Amino acid sequence: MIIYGAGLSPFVRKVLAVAAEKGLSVELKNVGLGDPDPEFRAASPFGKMPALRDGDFTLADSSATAHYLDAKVPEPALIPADPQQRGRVVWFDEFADTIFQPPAAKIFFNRVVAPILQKRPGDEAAAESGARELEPILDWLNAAIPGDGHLVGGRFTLADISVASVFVNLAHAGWHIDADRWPRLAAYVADILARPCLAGLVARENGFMARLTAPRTA
Ligand SMILES: N[C@@H](CCC(=O)N[C@@H](CS)C(=O)NCC(=O)O)C(=O)O
Repeated sequence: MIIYGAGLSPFVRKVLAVAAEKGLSVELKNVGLGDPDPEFRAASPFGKMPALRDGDFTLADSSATAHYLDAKVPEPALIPADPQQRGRVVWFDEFADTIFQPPAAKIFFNRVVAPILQKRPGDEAAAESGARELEPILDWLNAAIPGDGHLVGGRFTLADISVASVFVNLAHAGWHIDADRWPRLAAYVADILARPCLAGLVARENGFMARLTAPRTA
């Protein structure tokens, strides 16, 4: 099974974590933003990462791919069968992708992608505006986390992976959760990121980021 994408994308990380949680072995085929690679384009008609190839079957979009993997390898289930829990998992996944990620992306793009990967100045005003936009979103999320350490049904689900994945990008950009303002959120995210399916990916990414930002020796 092949996943096309870059490991630093929150959407690619989501799918890799789902695969890891299910014990699936996947090959990450590195493609960049808007990559013209024909195999990638065949799997992702609009050029967005991640895309998946499983034999002859191709699929784009992280949520579609997470649902595909959860159906293909049912255990451990990451999308509950219970109607209310399933609805909540889909909601948190959607929340992560369409409400949380856009302001987080302003920070990540302007403090990591532009200056470090693309070697051009980031727009710091846009990053700061992203940080301001995050505040009410995280106020809501902090209050929405149940006391049992998981977003839905008292167990680890796609909801936890999708939401935690966006925090990894924020951390790469030097933005860290203010534990005084969002104590429940800080503890929750630390716990979820310690889960092996995410911890392994994050450790690899941290190594990559450290190499990218290490001072050059002549
Ligand atoms: N809803 C999509 C979003 C995918 C997405 O926007 N990926 C970004 C990278 S983080 C991308 O490929 N951007 C390139 C583009 O928009 O052309 C998903 O969940 O997979």
